[in-house]
Amino acid sequence: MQIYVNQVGYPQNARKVAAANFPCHFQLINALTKQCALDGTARTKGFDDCSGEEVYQIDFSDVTVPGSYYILAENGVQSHVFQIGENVYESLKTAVIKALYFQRCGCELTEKHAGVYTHKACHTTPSVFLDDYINKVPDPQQLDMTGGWHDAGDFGRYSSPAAVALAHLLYAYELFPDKLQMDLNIPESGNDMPDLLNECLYELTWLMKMQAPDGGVYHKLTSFSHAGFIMPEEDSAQFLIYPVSSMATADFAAVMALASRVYAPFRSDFSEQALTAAKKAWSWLDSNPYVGFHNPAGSNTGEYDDESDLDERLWASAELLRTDKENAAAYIEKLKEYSALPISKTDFGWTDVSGFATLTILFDPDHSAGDFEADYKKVLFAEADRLCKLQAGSGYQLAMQPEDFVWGSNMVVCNRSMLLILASLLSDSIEAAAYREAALNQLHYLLGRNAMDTSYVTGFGENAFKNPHNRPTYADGIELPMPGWVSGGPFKAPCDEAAIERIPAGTPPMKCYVDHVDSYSTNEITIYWNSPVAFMTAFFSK
Ligand code: 9MR
Ligand code: ZN
Repeated sequence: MQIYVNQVGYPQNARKVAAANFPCHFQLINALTKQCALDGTARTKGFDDCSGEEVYQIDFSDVTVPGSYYILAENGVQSHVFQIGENVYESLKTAVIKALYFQRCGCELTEKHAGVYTHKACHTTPSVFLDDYINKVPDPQQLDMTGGWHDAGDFGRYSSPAAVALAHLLYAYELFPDKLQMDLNIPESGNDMPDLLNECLYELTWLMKMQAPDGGVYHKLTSFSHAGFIMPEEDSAQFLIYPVSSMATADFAAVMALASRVYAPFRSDFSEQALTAAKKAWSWLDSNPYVGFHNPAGSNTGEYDDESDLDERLWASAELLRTDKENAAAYIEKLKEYSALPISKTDFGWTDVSGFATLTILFDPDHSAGDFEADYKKVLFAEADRLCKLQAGSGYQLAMQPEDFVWGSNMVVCNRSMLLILASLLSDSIEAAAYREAALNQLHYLLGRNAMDTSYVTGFGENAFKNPHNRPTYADGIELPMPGWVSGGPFKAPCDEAAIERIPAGTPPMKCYVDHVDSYSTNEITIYWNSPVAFMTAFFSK
């Protein structure tokens, strides 16, 4: 018997609900004074097909006094302690962004900025092209490709995932600049730019190197095979430049157009350079069809394969339309073409980036997309309403169905929160409040209101996960992982041995999770699983 809460906490004026898997009378207890602030009876929600549990909801919205609390059932079962407060996600917001600094490649992480999680500069040697490496070409061409963020628990750097993580962060900054002014204690802190933009510039500077002279963008930069569980500076494998893909090129075009806008007030040179690079990528797209990507035989680093590049092209056309006004006619024609396609317009992940097109179209102060806006608005609200319906039927107030628990399901959870946030921003007050609450429900799940009773962010919550599949976490000899990392989360068909061994067949999707360092399919970390949480917590911060 368990009571599941958002282990970080609930904003004082929001609706506040916990979930229990047994019927109960409950008391909300102030953790400091041990006094009862509210009592009541849990409401039956019935069977929840994502978790396989009968769920009961405990509503304590009436309590708005800031403090630490827990829920106590009459049979003695207690929840974890959580906060009620005005600005409960402030340190979480800083931590999920600071975590990206820990992924920096090619520079030393110093004690001043990294605390105990220091390491020497990694992956500083030049890279060579995959073909030259495979064909053992003597004296192959060497290129400086250093920098950027390690993608995940591995040391690879991949163009599309990088563009997607940057998009979450840069759009968050465009929408909520006042809420993203935190000092991250990084080497650039204290200069003339918000640290979020400093950190993103580290990644953008690397991503710029991934563009080939003809404008195409290399799919990825990794070694031929994944490194063992060693510190990054101990990885001496040759890093390889893999071929260009049209997905990488279109994602690059879009994110550079976005970056060109965001950095214009701070770094005019970089801003211009980014726009030029975006336009060059766009002309490559104009004269090249779909170019997919698959690993060559024997190579096992991330593939990030994608059967369609249409959503990426859609995003690029929408972004360039907004930024590169001089060539609007060309972009609008393409936008028209892609808009008519029967593809989703509401996703924010690395396979499907179509939601970014919707975002940039709907939040463009110049309304560059003209008549298209109405169509995109319709699609956005249809999806937002579908998600609200899913929550209404879910014991955990979670907009997820069993089939949505894919590899990295927490990204789906968070991307849906982003969509609900956009719907809230575009609505009048009553609807805005409903969408806002729905967006917050997704965060409650991530932070512990789930059938694993787990906060999926390291260091945040009494029962936060502790064993991310992350090479430095394993190799650094430090007991606790770096704070602020978001786990990929439950995967309905786990495919690593650590998970298969521990998760019995037939386990409901929401419980297909194991906090084990070897479980790469349920417990890895990635830059683009953190970045949506930055977007969400920025929106919810005071
Ligand atoms: O998220 C990706 C998942 O959909 C794929 O099935 C899986 C296997 O190719 O790869 C996942 O992405 C990983 C990438 O390949 C390498 N860096 C870490 C990513 C998250 O686990
Ligand atoms: Zn590195």
